[in-house]
Amino acid sequence: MMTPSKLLIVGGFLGAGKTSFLCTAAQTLTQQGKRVALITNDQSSDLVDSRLLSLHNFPVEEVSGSCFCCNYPAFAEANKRIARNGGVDITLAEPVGSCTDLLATVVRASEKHLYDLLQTAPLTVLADPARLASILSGETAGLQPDGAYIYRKQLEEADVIFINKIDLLTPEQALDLQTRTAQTYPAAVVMTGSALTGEGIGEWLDVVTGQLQEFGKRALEMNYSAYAKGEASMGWLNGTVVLQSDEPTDWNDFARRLLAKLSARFEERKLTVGHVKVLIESGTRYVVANLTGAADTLSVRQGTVDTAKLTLNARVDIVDPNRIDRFNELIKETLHEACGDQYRQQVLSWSCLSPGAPNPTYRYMP
Ligand SMILES: Nc1nc2c(ncn2[C@@H]2O[C@H](COP(=O)(O)OP(=O)(O)OP(=O)(O)O)[C@@H](O)[C@H]2O)c(=O)[nH]1
Ligand SMILES: [Mg+2]
Repeated sequence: MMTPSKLLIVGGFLGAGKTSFLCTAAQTLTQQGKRVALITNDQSSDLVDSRLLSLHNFPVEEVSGSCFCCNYPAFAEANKRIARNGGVDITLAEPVGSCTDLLATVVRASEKHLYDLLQTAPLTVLADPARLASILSGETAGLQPDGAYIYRKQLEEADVIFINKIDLLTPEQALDLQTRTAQTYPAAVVMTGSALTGEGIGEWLDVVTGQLQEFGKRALEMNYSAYAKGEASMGWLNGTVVLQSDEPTDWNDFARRLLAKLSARFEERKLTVGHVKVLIESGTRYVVANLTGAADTLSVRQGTVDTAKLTLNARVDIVDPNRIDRFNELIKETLHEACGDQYRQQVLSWSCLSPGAPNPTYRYMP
């Protein structure tokens, strides 16, 4: 009999490293001879994550315009398309970073509605060490209280908490964080590692593809009004712009300057960055830059390109959803400033929103 394919859902807050982690996991699985597909998710289209994973030549399905939980049929359809395209051994799915209650709305829904297609694995939640440390100390990781509520709920429902980015910590710091996390969330298996170096990913795959005795059985109490407020406080912007210059350009430098300027403006206004990411691509070459907090989190990777398409995804805690227009203007102004007289811009798409209240298609309790 054919082994059913596995669905591995990896959640966690904005910027925790989900896409990087799934990319490394997909590479590891491919090297082991396994066939993989990925599903990305966002409230809006034009995703840096989907482009980035496609540039690595993995098959990618995108559920956009709504999260997995609020448009479960689109998530189910993505899984069915993967099966129709010949099937895979493992599907890796990345829900939106501000989503929680995934056990009830996606994992259990998949057990009920996709049981003939796949087996669900334990729910993994990735955590960034700096934000996790703040939350464990009873602080809010710079977020509004309702944003911190979402963060805590994500950890609370996790079968596996994977503390990512431990390449940024000493071994003592990593162990301390792991111990404190395990004390606060005793129901979870707590692991540590790094999407960047690959450390811990093989062990994680063994855990989630093996037989965990009991998982996904907890009933999470959810205050949907706090959850909605936490999501609504995020300014969400996705834009794609063609940039052209008559002079040779160092796009690494451009990406760095754009994000440094955005970071300075957000810090001036005391706005907490969830995750701001920019991908500039030309053919198969690209540069990607990310900001996952204050200016010192700015990172730029990969080579340079000449004429380019830029995709920008910004998720920033703007405190009050009524400030969304101002947030939109702030980003447009900063992009104009970074372009100066040197670059002509042609906007292909641009949308800015604060997420609506979560309204899952299904919500199953154990
Ligand atoms: N040092 C270090 N940085 C990492 C690691 N994993 C991810 N990052 C960085 O963290 C930033 C965010 O990574 P992503 O993989 O885009 O995070 P994400 O969770 O998918 O973000 P969203 O999709 O916006 O929720 C990027 O700058 C990554 O390079 C890691 O293990 N170590
Ligand atoms: Mg991502």
